[in-house]
Amino acid sequence: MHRLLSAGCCTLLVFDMALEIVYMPDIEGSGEVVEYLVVLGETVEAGTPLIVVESDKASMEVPAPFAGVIDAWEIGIGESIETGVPIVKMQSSLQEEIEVTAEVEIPLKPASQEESVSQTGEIVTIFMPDAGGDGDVIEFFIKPGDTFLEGDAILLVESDKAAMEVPAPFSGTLVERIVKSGQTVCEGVALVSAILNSEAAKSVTSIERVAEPVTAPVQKVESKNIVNGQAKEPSKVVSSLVAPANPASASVYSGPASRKLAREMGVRLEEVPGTGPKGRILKEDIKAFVKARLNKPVEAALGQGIPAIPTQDFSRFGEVEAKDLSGMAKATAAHMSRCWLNIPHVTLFDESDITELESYRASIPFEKLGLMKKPTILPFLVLVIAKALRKYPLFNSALHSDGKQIIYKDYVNVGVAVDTPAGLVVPVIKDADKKSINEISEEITRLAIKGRERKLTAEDMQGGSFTISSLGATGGTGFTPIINAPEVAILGVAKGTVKPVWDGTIFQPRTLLPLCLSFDHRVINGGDAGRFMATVNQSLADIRYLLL
Ligand code: CAO
Repeated sequence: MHRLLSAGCCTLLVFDMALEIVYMPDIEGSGEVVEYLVVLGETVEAGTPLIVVESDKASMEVPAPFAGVIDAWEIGIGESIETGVPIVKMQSSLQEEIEVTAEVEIPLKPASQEESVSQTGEIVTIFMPDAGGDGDVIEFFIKPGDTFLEGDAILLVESDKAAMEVPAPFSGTLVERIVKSGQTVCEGVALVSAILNSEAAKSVTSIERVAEPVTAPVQKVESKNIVNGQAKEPSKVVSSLVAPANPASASVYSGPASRKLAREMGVRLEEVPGTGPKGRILKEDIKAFVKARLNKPVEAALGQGIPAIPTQDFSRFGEVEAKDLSGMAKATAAHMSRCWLNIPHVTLFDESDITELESYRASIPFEKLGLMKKPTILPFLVLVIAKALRKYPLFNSALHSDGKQIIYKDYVNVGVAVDTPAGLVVPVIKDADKKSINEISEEITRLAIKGRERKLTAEDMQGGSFTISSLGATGGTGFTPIINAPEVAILGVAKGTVKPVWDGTIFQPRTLLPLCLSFDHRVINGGDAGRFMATVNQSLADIRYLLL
């Protein structure tokens, strides 16, 4: 028979144990055992809920009729139960209340498993050590009747982080597997019971001598026994077993209906903050918890779960050289991935007739005008786009990260992608709609030089509301530019070429500039994009429209 010693500040309670069976109290009809609320080896008070029983009408918690230690289940999860069916074997507590008369030192909590055993031949429970969280019992390495040595693996517990073999804290013979394969266990759960062998007893005794248990001074007392509140004959006090810490799951305070809801929704009650009296977890708490999980920002969820591209050993196929990416290239790569994964892109392809624009450009007497250089097509594109952004403010907007608001900007800042040896940069032409072609041209040149000399400041690159990415004369008939979030659209410019265009009578040679407008389909639809592009085409075909 086990005895249990526990200590308070001034009063010492000593428990003497008797094995008793708890039966199902009176219920109408039958139900099903859906949950154990305590674990084997756990010390419970009278009234502690033991199991949850669900019938087709209701679910109920069956309380312990007396205080004691849970010894063995008589009924399994999922089994049908009715009045009078045995539920669990419990070692009931016979309490001795001892009044303090003299100073002695006793352990408040075992510093180790060894402190919980003392005598050869005694049946001792081995508890789950701290494994940093819950785990499932995967495999037993020994069966009842097997002898084992201190340090031998008893069983294997696997959590979502690691697998751990639980070693025997002493040598002995296995009596009973208390937990079953597949059962979830946490620190303090009774795993197996075993008989301590004689050698182990000696070593335990020596361990106890050198161990430094947590102690508290208490005073020796005259004692009286109490069972269920009634005084009994005094009994001898022998300390041999200290109860384990309560497992986390058993400490969750919740009713059967809430537990059922949590099970149905796959919610771990330990994670739910309770708002009921004394922190009790209510059904509303579980619903709020699930809602909060579902409403987690979309941004956080996006991009997750995408399988990584496996690393390859390219040297198997020939000579290779690995070079580190520049910080700028790495930042661009991360930004591009974010933009591509977060924004539903649509790209509209078109061709603008820039024949007249090219004639006009060729005729600009820039030297006579004292201009630094002849403006390229790009400054015209920047001004045309800037004016179109004023006309179509949706293209000059941003979608709030919560997805609930569109933010319209009353400034027009056009970013221009610039190719530099260190990677792509996007300096911004501020208030582009208010600048002349020459001002824009000079600003692009200045910022491009700064970019190539790696002298661009954060200020130079911030505040853009739309981006132009021109592949220029290098080639290509079209491409799908990636939107530079939080902007909502981008214009890609491929190589302009002279093509035959039917004018209704004959084919005319015209210079056509391929334009590729990618837009965020959450904000802009195809009709908006078509109208925006028509305005751009019109202005590029006849730049006098810019004056209007
Ligand atoms: N089609 C035909 N000709 C073009 C053209 C186009 N789409 N774009 C520019 N040109 C012409 C220019 O008009 C210029 O000719 P002229 O001397 O007759 O005026 C010539 O090509 C050279 O232009 P440029 O490239 O030096 O100047 P730009 O103003 O067009 O561009 C800048 C400046 C800084 C944007 C550019 O140097 C640059 O870095 N471009 C690369 C941007 C990039 O990589 N974008 C892709 C991003 S996606 O990876």
